[in-house]
Amino acid sequence: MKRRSATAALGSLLAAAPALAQPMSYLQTFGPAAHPATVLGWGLGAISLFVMAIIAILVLAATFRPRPRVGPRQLAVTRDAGGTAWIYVGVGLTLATLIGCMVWTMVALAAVVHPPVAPKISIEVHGNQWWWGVRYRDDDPSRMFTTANEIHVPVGEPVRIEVSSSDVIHSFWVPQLAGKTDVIPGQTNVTWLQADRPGTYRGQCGEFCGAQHAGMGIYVIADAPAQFATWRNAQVEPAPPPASTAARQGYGVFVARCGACHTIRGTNAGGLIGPDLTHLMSRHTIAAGLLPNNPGNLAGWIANAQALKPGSRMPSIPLSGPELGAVVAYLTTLH
Ligand code: HEC
Ligand SMILES: [Cu+2]
Repeated sequence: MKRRSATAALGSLLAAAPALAQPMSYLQTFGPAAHPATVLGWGLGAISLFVMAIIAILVLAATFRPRPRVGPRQLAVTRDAGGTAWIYVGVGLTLATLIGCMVWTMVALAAVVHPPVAPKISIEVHGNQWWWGVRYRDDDPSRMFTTANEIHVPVGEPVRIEVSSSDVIHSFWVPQLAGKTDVIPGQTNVTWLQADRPGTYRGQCGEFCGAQHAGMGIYVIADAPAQFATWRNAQVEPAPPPASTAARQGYGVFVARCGACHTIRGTNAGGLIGPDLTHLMSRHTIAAGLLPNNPGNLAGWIANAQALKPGSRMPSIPLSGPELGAVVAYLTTLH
């Protein structure tokens, strides 16, 4: 039983070809910000195992090698001639291996610290207990926009990421694309990532930050360049005015009950406590990766945020059935 599950685990590890099979695995990576470190990790692991094996063999050989019998008036310990050569050779090989590993480590670190070309896209990622605010910079201020918990990037292009925090120390970590970067209040740290394959890469806060630390996920979605441009152009737009009667009612409820915490660009809701909801329906999940984004989960979240994500900075909001239905009807127009 045990052997079978171990084999299955190894099998799935080796078969981890599609990025999504192991969404949080750092053993297989997909871009130049991560790849040199992954190769280094595997390489140092292999070297360590090899050294372990050699030392084990030497210890066993020394323990069990045949020795001349000790006579009645002889010391039990005698010194063979020529043993010091083992020490010289051993220290020499060890030093060479350690220096080699150090040089390789420095080369790998130098390779991941800066992108190969200057990034054209610059994103601010803001850690909050327990969700991620995201702002896309642009030279043209009217093309800047804010979103949350989901970053789109064009495939094959380096993207500059500036991280900062509004409360405690978090850590920005998308293991298949880059190493961790600390997200520290009062300080802006800069990192970068690049996805060489289209796909969805899951990230996670990597530094314990309170009750919902584990509920602080983020997704990086790598799109073909044309698709990325379409997404970006859509995000820049404000939300359309509510069209149906239900959506108009929902909009009224939203501005009154939710607008102090949430922004929907193009409306009177301009709160900054929670995620920007202008294009809520373009996101795949809500509440930092907690739930798939669909009308049922939206209703459940609004009525019961504290049951679904205890401690979250969004209170459960008591609305009547029709009010809840109307708010969800309005939110689902925010594509
Ligand atoms: C006191 C501030 C506050 C109020 C009031 C509030 N929210 Fe929130 N809301 C938040 C915070 C903070 C989050 C992020 C929670 C998390 O992920 O930990 C959030 C998350 C959300 C999300 C998920 C967004 C995403 O992309 O993950 C939705 C949808 C939402 N709120 C809708 C509403 C609606 C609708 C109302 C009004 C009925 C409302 N909120 C009222 C603070 C608030
Ligand atoms: Cu965190």
